Amino acid sequence: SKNPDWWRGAVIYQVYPRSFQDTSGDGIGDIKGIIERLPYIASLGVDAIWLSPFFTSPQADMGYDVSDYCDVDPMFGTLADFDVMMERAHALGLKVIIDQVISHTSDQHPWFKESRTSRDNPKADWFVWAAAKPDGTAPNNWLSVFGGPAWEWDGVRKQYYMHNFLTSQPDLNFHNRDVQDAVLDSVRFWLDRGVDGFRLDTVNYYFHDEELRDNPPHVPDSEDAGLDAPDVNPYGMQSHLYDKTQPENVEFLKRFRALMDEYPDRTTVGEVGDGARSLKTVASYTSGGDKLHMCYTFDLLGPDFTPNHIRHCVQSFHRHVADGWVCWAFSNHDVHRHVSRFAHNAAEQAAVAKIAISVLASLRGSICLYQGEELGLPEADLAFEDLRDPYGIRFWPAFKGRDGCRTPMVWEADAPQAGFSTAKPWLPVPGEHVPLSVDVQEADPQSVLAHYRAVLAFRKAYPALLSGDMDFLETNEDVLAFTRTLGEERFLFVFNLRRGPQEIRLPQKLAIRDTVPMPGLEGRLVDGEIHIGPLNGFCARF
Ligand code: TEU
Repeated sequence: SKNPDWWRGAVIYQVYPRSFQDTSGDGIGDIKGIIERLPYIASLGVDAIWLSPFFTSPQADMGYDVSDYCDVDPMFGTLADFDVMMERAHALGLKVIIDQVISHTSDQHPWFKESRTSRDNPKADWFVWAAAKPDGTAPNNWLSVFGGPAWEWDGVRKQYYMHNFLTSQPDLNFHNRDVQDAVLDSVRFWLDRGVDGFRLDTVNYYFHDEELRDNPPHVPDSEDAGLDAPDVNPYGMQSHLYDKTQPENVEFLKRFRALMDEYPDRTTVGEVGDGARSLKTVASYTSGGDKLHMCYTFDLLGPDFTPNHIRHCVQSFHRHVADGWVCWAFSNHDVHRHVSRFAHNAAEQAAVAKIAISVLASLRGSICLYQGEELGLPEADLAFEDLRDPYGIRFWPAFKGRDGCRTPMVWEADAPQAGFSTAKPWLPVPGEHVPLSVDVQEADPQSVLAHYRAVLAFRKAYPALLSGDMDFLETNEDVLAFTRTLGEERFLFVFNLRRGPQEIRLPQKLAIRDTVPMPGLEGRLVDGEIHIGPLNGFCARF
């Protein structure tokens, strides 16, 4: 498209390459597999795909530990495969957004291998090195998100290096201008290859406090989203004032944007997980049009699927982030699948999957879908022996990690491994996922998949849903009611999230013009009252 604002209101489909489609027969998905399934992705009616990392990597954090930013890991294919994928995606009208994991590298990256050889090599300051305290302990009290201290001793340099995540993910030192330049060079590499945008992993972790001040203690509250192991992981007991989200990042994001703006029609979406301060951070990263295009928050990734929560998230976003743009998501490769988070029991999973996408597709903002959610897949319950995520292995059984949402896609119910692979997959295909395979759902007009396609087509048809204003109406605690308006196009949405029917009289006098058949919403207007069944909704124009 020639629309530079294509990303506003866009629907972005996240592909987790390891688990999408294997063609090489090693039990791990690959780029050729993505190419094979691009027509399926296009058939969903999404605007773009976001590919989780496929770069050269030891895979200690499943590719979020990169050892070469400018190449494809042989496990996934080649740069030539990537180019074919780009071409095919573009031919199908799909934009391609790739992950940039630049806050840290793998410890196998040549930059880190060089940096750790001595205290005076050319890359000595490319990572965050610090002397031990006089008693030999770590420089300060910073902690790793994945458990334990954020510092690891290096016997050669006889210094500690910092890592916000695994010890094999050393933190790049963004205070060093050469590091910024090197990272931006690799970003340019992909821009030149034609990618349409970047998802910036842990965008608020780039800088650290150069004085290395201790973090103060913190009592977790309901605003702390994104940390899945709060009871067992002490990370949540600190206020992360100094190990991330430093003011210098704003200037770096301007450099990043200036590079992006050399190329037409590109976008950025930054992942911001900053507890209660997230929206302040998002505001500073997306305001002014000279930094990030969008931010992705953790607001809707928690267990809460109530009208109050959704209204609170949307209203706070618009209050704190006046001129920024949000990307909402219910699921990704780090959290339990939302059907399992939101449904009260297995029997209502399909209904929950349907109402959730109806709600998501009517929000103001862009939206990210995670592969498999369009099938209504529940979280897989894996045995300890099946786990591959080091975060889960560490905290089992209090926290089982992130593998339960990373199991393979299910394509054909009758094929071995549901069509994902001819080999034993890296994570098992859960038995309960097989009957939810794509081929089964494509034969059923009432399926979750059919509902996704219909709802996404509906969203696309109305500019008011993509970029119109969003205003909430007061009703009761089980009802989410709001309007979406753009000029003469005015929609009213009323969602009943109660597990029983409701008859709702809206306090405001809205002159309903006509009901619009948003697919799947069966609510009806009866003598001025809106009658809605359990987990359903009503949509009209006024
Ligand atoms: O996640 C960032 C992040 O903050 C996660 O630690 C999140 O809080 C955690 O996974 C909750 O379960 C990004 C990637 O999405 C994740 O897959 C990587 O492991 C992480 O960065 C490190 O690169």
